Amino acid sequence: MARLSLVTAGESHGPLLTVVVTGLPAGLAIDPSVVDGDLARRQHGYGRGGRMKIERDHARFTGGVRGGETLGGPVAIEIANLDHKVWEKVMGPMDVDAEAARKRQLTSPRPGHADLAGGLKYGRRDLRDILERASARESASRVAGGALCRLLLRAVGIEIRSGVLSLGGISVPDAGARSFADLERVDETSPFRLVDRSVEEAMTAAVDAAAKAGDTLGGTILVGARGVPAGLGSHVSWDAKLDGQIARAMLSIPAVKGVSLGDGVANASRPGSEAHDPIAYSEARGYHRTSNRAGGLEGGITNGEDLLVTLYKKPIATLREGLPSVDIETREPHRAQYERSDVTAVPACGVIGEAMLAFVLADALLQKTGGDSMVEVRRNLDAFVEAQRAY
Ligand code: EPS
Repeated sequence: MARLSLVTAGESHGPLLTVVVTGLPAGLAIDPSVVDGDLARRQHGYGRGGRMKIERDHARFTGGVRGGETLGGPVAIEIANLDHKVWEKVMGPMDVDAEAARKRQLTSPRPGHADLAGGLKYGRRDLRDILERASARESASRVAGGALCRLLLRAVGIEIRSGVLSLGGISVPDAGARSFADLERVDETSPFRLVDRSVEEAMTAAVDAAAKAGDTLGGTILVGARGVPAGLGSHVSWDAKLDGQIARAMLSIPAVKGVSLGDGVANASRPGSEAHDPIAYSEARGYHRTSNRAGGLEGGITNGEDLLVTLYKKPIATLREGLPSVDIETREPHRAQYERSDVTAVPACGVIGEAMLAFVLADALLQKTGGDSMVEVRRNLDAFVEAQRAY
């Protein structure tokens, strides 16, 4: 049974975004600069659109925290949408100006976005009603909620990082064989958050060319965790398997369409003799592996090695010229409507991936340790790790 929940609310151009995280223990120290730092990292990256120049994402705590410590109840955060000022007449929660809303009405859905499928499902004639919630703006609230989980994990020695492996078909050298150490080398202030900056120039040129052509670019990102104890997740039932939970969380990120755990994708074309990780034992390290092709997960359980997850993100579906579509008012062919967007959000996707991994890992950790307070969480985790040493 899940211990944590993370619920977000809010539209891209509505008044604000909200995130509520339930199940966090009492006594977790909240460093607001970590939360705002992650929000800023999500806004960063070469190839972002005009919206990122407008917003200054900041987490305003409105529940569950007192004097910088969690109290054990739901933690609520709001993030203002500064752009709402110019959208008030279109996106007012109670009052909308009919003429202003008509001007921003979306009737030619974008192939690759939720517009048409969402319109058919929810019966909305203005596809803006779908776009506003499907927008990747929502990921800001997840990043804020994920940052709370990052703080919990950090308090017990678990670190999460990410870095870009490829963008627009340009890959860092040797993108297949990567480790957590590569993620530690990522310069957070660099334009692409690459694990190897040698391809930065070529990538900049690719993004500039795509921007000029009105096109968009996808890519691949490595997300990892270090310090994860063995024994999180479980093999006993399909929905307790942590690999499945991680994949689900990652595939919920806008435009992420593939996930590889460790060498998961590469292993499909290797013989078994070259796909697994030999088991070794030493006094200093206990049971450990001499390679990490499994990416830290076996049978749905963490094995104590670094967690490594690769995300495959498709290009953003909003193109300047609009892909072939149909106007739902006339049912005639019509190019998809353009809505301000990014050329690429691959560097930001890694930050969202970190948030999702933090949430899944924090949940698995708390399921293992239980505990209403951080004191209990630490005590129970220490006892669990101690028992493994004696095993
Ligand atoms: C985004 C906010 C959005 C888009 C983008 C990412 O804001 P706006 O629509 O006002 O420009 O820039 O959204 C998408 C790429 C998407 O596909 O929805 C954000 O906060 O990350």
